[in-house]
Amino acid sequence: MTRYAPLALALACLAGPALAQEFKAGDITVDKAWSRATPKGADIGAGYLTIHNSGAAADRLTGGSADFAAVEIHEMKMDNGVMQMRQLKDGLAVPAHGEVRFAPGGYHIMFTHLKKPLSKGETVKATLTFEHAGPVMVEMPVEALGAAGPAAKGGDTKGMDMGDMKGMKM
Ligand SMILES: [Cu+2]
Repeated sequence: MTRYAPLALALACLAGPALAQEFKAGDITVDKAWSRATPKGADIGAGYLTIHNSGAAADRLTGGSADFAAVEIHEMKMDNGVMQMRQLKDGLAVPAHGEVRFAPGGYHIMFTHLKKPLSKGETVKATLTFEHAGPVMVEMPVEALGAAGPAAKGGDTKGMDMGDMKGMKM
């Protein structure tokens, strides 16, 4: 809804200018991208964003790459009362005139084999690959360890999320 708002309004509503950034290729627009600082020694991290498809045909996020880590597309979901994380090996469909939101507790970009810890305040770059739209380079500002959203105030899902990270088998 705020995508086309004047910049001043966007800045008032959102936490910072970085969040107003959009990354485009063809009919695909990626926005609200952010990542999260990783604890010392961790070799995995996560990125979140929203993908919009303005086209009349469905597209598919098939994978990605980054110079600081390997990139996988993951989903977290409740299965028999237990939070499970799995890799979406066939990628993720983005419906025509639709959007897909990545967020803690749901879809996420998983960074594996991290070459360095992700630190709050830096911005990491990853390229997402779409079946039709092609590659989209996305910049993700890194928020604090345990952040629940882009510069979120309150709403702490830290316990749940870090538990999931530890429980993940690579
Ligand atoms: Cu994951």
